[in-house]
Amino acid sequence: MKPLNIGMIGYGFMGKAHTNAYKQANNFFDCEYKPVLKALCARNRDKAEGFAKNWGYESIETDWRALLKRDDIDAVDICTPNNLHKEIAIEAAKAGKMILCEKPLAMNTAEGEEMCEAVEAAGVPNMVWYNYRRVPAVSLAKQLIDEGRLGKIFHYRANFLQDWTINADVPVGGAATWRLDAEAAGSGVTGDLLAHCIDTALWLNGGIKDVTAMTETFVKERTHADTGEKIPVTIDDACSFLCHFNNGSLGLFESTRYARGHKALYTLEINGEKASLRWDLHDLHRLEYFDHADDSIVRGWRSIHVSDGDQPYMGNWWVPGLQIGYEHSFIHQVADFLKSLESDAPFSPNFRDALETQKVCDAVLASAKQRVWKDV
Ligand code: SOE
Repeated sequence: MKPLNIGMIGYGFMGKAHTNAYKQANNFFDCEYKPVLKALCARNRDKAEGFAKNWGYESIETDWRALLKRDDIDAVDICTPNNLHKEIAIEAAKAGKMILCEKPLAMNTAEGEEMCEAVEAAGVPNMVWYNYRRVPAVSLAKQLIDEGRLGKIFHYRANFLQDWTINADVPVGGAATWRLDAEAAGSGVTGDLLAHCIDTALWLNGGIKDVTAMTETFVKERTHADTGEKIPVTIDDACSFLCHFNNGSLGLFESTRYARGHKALYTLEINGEKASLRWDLHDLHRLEYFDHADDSIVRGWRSIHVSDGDQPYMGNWWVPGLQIGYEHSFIHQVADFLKSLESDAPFSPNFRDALETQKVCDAVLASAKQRVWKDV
């Protein structure tokens, strides 16, 4: 096996999801490369040491520039708030490191363009952690669409609903709530949640031509976690948009952190001429499928429990009937990335793919601001 030395920057919830994937990928997938947890980088030494010890990183750094200078690091995983993605990625590319970047790619399209140019000039393998493509039921949806089972697609509908910011006392900024700080996150639900829906949609249903959107910020002022100051909230708390896909289908997307009762409800539904599909993250191993070609007396929505070895990824796991979960989507992403290195094939989603999502996000935010349809 060839070692792939990982240097991860950041240690939050995504740091755990990625590290878990590095540790498990080779146990279940046959890959020539094997990730080695070489270094964990975080500004706070105690936090870095604690995370490194708990998860098995061999060393720590407190300055990402020092990490990039190390010859024993092959790949850099950027798990920082979004405002640091660009600088780290460009410097990592210059240092010849492979890059695995947390989503969204960047704060905006202009930054994303620069990042794409940097990785392409350096010729370094790169990927963005849009993990939901690799939930087996979602991968199966892709297979069914590509096999033509849905026929012409008319409608694509997706929601990503949460409720964790309803309380006006939730602060802005700091390690836990940087997602509410426009300076660190770039945008609110658009970049954090809708970006997932958009990535999956572009993958399943092709490009988006134009959008019309509305956003809302329900809590206008919050306390800053570090300074204690009251500051205006400038991120979008909720965002909904309509769009035309290039294939002629219509899209309807909604995301909010104010849907009481919903913690992370990502749902999608696709309606085609011959069949429809729907999927729900809270029941992630199931794909619902309606096939109009079924005999009318038994025609109806089937609930496919995606656990059979013939279904995407499942042959690498347990036996039919036994399901897997959220963390496995990251394991699949690592395994596919390792295989792409082996075969020298491009990995998707890479920076270029994620730039397409970024362009849609930017068009959505511009449309909401200007109250007009925007071309992507
Ligand atoms: C936000 O709560 C969040 O953790 C996102 O940042 C993730 O990308 C999403 O998968 C789940 O929700």
